[in-house]
Amino acid sequence: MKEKALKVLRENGLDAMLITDRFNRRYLSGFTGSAGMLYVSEKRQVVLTDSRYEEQVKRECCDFDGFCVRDRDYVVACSRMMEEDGAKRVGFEDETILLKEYLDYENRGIQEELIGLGKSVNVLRALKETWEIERIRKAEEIGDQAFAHILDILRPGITEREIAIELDYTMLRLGAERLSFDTIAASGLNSALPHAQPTDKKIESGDFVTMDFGCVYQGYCSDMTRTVVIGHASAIQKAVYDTVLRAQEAALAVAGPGRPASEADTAARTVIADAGYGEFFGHALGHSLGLFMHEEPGYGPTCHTIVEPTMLMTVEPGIY
Ligand SMILES: [Mn+2]
Repeated sequence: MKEKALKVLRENGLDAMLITDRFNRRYLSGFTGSAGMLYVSEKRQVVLTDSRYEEQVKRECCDFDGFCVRDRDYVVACSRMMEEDGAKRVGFEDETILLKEYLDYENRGIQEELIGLGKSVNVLRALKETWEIERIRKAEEIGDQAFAHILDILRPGITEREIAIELDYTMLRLGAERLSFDTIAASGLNSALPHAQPTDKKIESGDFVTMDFGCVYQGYCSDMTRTVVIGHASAIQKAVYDTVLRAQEAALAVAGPGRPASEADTAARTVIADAGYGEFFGHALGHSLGLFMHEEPGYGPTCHTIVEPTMLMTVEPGIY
């Protein structure tokens, strides 16, 4: 997506730009390696990486040139290109660059003006291409299948760790390349922790079991949270569960293009507050996802981004 890189370059009035965020690097160039960065100017678009990825860059990046930095000194390599390009205004990713690298550029005594790009590239990632949506759909399908499998084996006596391992194994077996994040499986009192770590606690009859999990398919993440009760649900469990369900439905009813992201959050939050559980819904309604599991825009009370078609948002209210 060289054109998108050049668009950011032009919109910010830059002579060159340095992309160091690993997801932005992959998004713009297609390079999936674990190390490297992009140098972008009108004259050249380059993936800089080390010898481990010299061949891979050629295979993956058709509209970027590959450049192998033998001593891994990216600052020296980039400074040389800036000099050759006569670049004066240089954009860099102020949210991901290392302080050491920034100081190295400064200390080289070069005259370039370093300009923070903020979320200029991340904002492009918010609007998904059809092929990106298909990958996320597949990642979600794998999660769905793993959840269906877990329902078959959930019973008193199985431990939280065993549930998490089974979810992980099932997603990987079904074609996931890795997990989006560490799987959460929490039961009974542990399910009060939104980001609980699975323990050796055995599931008991009457427990709430909350599972939060997702996987990566061809680079793209899924994320889902599901809560079930083992055996019969008590009146309070039903009340809490139904409130969360109604909150989710209320959010989905107003979720859609042309509205500020905060509206859906407010819709869900109102349902939960009216039911008397307001203080137990501490996090945002949701978030976007893609190459990374938390992307722009967020779906929270202070997210005023207008939602656009092809943005993907999770809708996951909770009472903890
Ligand atoms: Mn989430």
